[in-house]
Amino acid sequence: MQKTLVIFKPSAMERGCVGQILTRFQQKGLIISGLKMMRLDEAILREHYSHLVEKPFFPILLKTMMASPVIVACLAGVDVINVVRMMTGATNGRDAQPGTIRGDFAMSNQENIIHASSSAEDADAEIRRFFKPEEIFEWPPAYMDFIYSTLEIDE
Ligand code: IDP
Ligand code: MG
Repeated sequence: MQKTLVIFKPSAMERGCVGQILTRFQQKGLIISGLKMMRLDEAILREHYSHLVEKPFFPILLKTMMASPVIVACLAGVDVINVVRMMTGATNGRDAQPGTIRGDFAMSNQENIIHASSSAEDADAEIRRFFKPEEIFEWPPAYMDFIYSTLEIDE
């Protein structure tokens, strides 16, 4: 089953909305395959945000992503990468649709509550970046038959 990576950024940690957001993912029917708390350092952030290192806001992004510990989650589901991106909403919280996580919790382009992988290639690399193989659990929950038709589950 497809997997994606979510980071509960310091904006979610400081504002105490991790539980509410995790509840949204569980309510949707996504499976938690991995979950842990960690502190990010500059090296991992330079890798994770390599597409942004030349941007003028990069030093502030580094600082804010290291402002508190974060919680990283690996979520599983059919088409989960796209589903979680849709649930996350536009990068800038002020542009994000109401009903999305950023639309409901954020007013900022930078302090936008969560990171979510944006492609299959990124998701694979990001899960390996933040989790050891033994920290990812393959456990089809008992309720799976009530989340999907068996025809929708291919692996
Ligand atoms: P995404 O998180 O929606 O995938 P990216 O373009 O990959 O957006 O940017 C990664 C993160 O960098 C954003 O979530 C946000 O925290 C920060 N960021 C992106 N663009 C800006 C900006 O113009 N100003 C400040 N922070 C930004
Ligand atoms: Mg991105």
